[in-house]
Amino acid sequence: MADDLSRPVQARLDAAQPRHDWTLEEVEALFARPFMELVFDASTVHRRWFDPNQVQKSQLLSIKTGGCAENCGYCSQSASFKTGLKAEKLMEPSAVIAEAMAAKAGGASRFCMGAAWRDLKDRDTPKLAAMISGVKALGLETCATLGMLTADQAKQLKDAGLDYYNHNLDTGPDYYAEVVTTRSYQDRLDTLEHVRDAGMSTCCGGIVGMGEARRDRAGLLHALATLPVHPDSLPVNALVPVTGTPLGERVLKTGEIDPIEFVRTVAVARLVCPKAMVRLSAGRETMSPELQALCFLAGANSIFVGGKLLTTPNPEQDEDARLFALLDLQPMPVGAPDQATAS
Ligand code: SAM
Ligand code: DTB
Ligand code: SF4
Repeated sequence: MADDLSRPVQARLDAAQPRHDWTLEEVEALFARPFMELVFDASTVHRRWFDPNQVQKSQLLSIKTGGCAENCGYCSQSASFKTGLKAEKLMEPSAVIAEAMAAKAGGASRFCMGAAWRDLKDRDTPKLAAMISGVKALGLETCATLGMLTADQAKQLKDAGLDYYNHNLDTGPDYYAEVVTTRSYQDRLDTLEHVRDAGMSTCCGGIVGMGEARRDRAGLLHALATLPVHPDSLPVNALVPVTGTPLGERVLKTGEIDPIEFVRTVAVARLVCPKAMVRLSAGRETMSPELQALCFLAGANSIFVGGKLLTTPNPEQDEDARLFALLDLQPMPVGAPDQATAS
């Protein structure tokens, strides 16, 4: 029998309208719903705003690798942990643009440039502007994740042609101190404000499976759903356990998050931020096609493609081609998500 939150179709569609007044208790109640009801509602809301057969392909490139001053407890790139990763300096714009061309040829419609920085330094801005404008000129959507930004830096990146800026809250506010101590939740919220004020779209989500409780996952989604503007793109990462990092080591001992709980997180993300691109991000390498299909049914509509994320493995192109064929999925064309922005 359906639970007491069951209601007629029109009420479900009304629920698809974005809300910014979610309470933490309401978000927790969504997590606690019978799984079939939760996924059905998330799927209904997904269809209100998106074609359920379209999934966006985005490709990542680490433009500056390792040696990072932050101590994010999951990260292969923090200088605080011995992960065996070789640090590399900022790439030249021509090399980045060549990688973006290859990504486009492989079917990606968005290209995301990631740097292992605590914050952007003004001396690097001209190189970044050249990369961004070069990638944009290829007809790709542009995204970057470069750490904290000032208001001025955000404007400069926007002027160079940057469409999206990725800056994650990572987890709920109560678990945050278990994850990173070198920057605060408020620091992250400030950067997001600068990004919005500069007129860029925000890409903001977090990681699940770091040993947090369901209440922390609800806390993350509550924080995202009560932002002044919902994230335009909401990455849900499953922790990729990296040897040598405190959180990776812990999870290697205790085991990964329950896959059904992961799907619940995707579904709740779709329900509380109905117009966001919900990105099935890190962690796909170890997910079965069936689990990924459930995530798409629950409202995920974007993935990272190519055999590498920033520093860790991701399914190869041919594996994702099989997944798309198996599930009759079509790649989302450039610009398609724009109809869903402005929440
Ligand atoms: N340094 C910038 C920053 O942290 O804002 C940008 C790069 S950082 C690698 C981008 C995001 O990747 C992080 O915020 C985190 O959510 C995610 N991430 C990093 N390592 C991860 C891992 N091992 N598993 C899952 N997600 C991860
Ligand atoms: C995000 O939320 N996930 C992506 C993107 N934003 C930059 C990064 C995932 C990184 C996974 C670990 C690695 O490859 O280093
Ligand atoms: Fe640095 Fe970003 Fe990794 Fe944190 S997540 S250590 S800020 S690269």
